[in-house]
Amino acid sequence: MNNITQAQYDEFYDRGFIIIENLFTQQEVDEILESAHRVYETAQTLEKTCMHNNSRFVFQNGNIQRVVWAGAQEERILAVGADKRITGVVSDLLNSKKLNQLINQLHFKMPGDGVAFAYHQDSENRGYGTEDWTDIDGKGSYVQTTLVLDEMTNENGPLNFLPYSGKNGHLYLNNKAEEKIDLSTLVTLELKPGSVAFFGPYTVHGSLPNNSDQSRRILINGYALPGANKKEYPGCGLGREITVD
Ligand SMILES: O=C(O)CCC(=O)C(=O)O
Repeated sequence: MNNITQAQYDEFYDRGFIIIENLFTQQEVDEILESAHRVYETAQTLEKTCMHNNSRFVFQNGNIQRVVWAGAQEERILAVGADKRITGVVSDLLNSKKLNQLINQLHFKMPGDGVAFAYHQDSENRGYGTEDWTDIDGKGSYVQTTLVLDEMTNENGPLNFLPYSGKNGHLYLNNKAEEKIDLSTLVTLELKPGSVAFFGPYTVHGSLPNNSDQSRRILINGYALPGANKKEYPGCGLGREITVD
């Protein structure tokens, strides 16, 4: 392991997530935000969920919620997904020099837009329990990463994680997390721009609407162990191969 300590590795598989602050500089984040803004402007020209120039623009109640494979719009957004500061950590967590990138996604949460993400495990979206997915390493075989672009505060719809929720594997929550599990120990991520959260596919997480006057934008990149995924994703098909030197 070259990019994280044994303690960080253990924390990832125990608590379900690790956070590395200041992984990107404010100047880099500002440049990524310029690209994100252009993607947002494109979204304003579209009315409903659709494919557009090889990205999938997803709307929630008339507002843009996420842009799937956003890097198809902006080279810089795609480049972040191959940045060694992210992929090196993921490589250590998955014990693999080869990664299969499935997700390169911008999440927009603008003041008052009502956009929210119900509590879920990413394993649901990957197709765990179906023939779309093989959990090769028995530990999830997947790492999701979130680069914070705007400061994430208690007020602007931050991500909330349920610590240790990943320890029981896939829970089949199906949008009923509130009924099926105890969410009383949720942890709110209050993070500065440039910080990155790394979390496992079984870690329960979600976020509430942004009721502040500050935007909350994040860039998500997600990586599987090669061979785990058999599902086609918008923009990248079976995924992009990344080799970490
Ligand atoms: O943008 C959010 O708050 C939700 C992010 C999320 O669900 C994910 O990264 O899987």
